Amino acid sequence: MSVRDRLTELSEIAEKRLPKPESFSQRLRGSVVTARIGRWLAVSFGICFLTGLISHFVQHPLAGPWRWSTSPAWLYRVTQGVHITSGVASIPLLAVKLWSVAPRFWRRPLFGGLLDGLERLSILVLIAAAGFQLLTGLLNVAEVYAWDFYFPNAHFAVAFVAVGAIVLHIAVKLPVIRTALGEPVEQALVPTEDSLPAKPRGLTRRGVLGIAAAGVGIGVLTTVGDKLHFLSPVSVFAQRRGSGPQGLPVNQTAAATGVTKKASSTSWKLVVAGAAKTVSLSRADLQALPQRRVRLPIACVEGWSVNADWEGVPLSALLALAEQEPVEVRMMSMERSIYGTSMVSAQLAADPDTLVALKLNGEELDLDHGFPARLIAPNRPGAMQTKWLGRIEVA
Ligand SMILES: Nc1nc2c(c(=O)[nH]1)N[C@H]1C(S)=C(S)[C@@H](COP(=O)(O)O)O[C@H]1N2
Ligand SMILES: [Mo]
Repeated sequence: MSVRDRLTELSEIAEKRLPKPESFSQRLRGSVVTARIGRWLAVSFGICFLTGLISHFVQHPLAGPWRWSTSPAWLYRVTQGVHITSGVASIPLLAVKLWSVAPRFWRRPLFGGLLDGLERLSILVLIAAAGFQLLTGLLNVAEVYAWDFYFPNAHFAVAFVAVGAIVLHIAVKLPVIRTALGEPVEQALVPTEDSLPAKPRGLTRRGVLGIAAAGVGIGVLTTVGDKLHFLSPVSVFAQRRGSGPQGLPVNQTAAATGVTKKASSTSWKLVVAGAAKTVSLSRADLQALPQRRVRLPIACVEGWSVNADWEGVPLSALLALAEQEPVEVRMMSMERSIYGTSMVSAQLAADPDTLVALKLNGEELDLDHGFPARLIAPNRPGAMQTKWLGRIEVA
């Protein structure tokens, strides 16, 4: 049998087995359900996109007057927690929405003219981009790096593809959406010839919406415990619920970054390079300076966050020792990974709560939390709270 005959045969089998496009109008699937799930999905995806933009621009500030505030200290913790949570919530919604329109995908003819073809292509782009965002986001939170590209850049760029395709999709479907949302969820029961009147059996459309809602609930409850700690008993999939040393999870250990030897060296000194003067301070020098204690969260971009008591020397005081006004500074770790350098804005450098921390929750900083000294500042991603500091310099 030739390849061509075989393909024809396969497609005939598929045509018999797969639900018919006409069955799109079957009891459970259809625009009444799709539009309602779509409305929820638009909300969760929209929130996810906006909070994602916030996270991006906090880490890559735009030139110009726009500034991310240094207070309240917990704000980034909330926006990023919402980002991850709304992303998780979108997964079951997208799954049910795809299910509700699935028979349309294998409709014949596959492309019915130019406009129809373009629309179907835009939906393909939408599914691919949204799927990519949710999958890579989820894997990143799970710390599975199964790709070669730099995740934040790809996640940022594809977000615009996804949102563009969603906006286009909503615009095209607006008449259908309007009609569908105006209709009641359950079909009016029409008496049929053999049964008077027909009774709904099994799953109802309301049941489908309920399943989607339950999926959201289960997804959120099983993952949110690393931000809402009282939920951690049910959050079996929460990342880093457990505590590391000193009651705080560890994202990268000293051993993993190869910084152990330098960080434990007794001859360690922190270099503070002002524009005109440079000072070197041992740990004893730092401890001899006036200490400040603040309660600030570590809020990882991956969504987990924990409040802790930090104690150390305000950055502005260290800059003053180098005869330096608070300006934008570069805080450099002794290890050279992507998290090894963190930029601190002039505004944040002037904030008294921006510390070079020496203690955590009342104890000397653990090696894995950045001993001998680490940066902790209000309202910023954990990734920018550089550990194992070696040098602070004017940017
Ligand atoms: N030098 C350095 N600092 C770092 C990191 C790192 O890998 N290297 N990880 C960052 C990330 S992603 C987070 S979330 C916080 C976590 O701090 P913790 O390990 O003390 O909880 O440290 C940040 N500081
Ligand atoms: Mo992080």
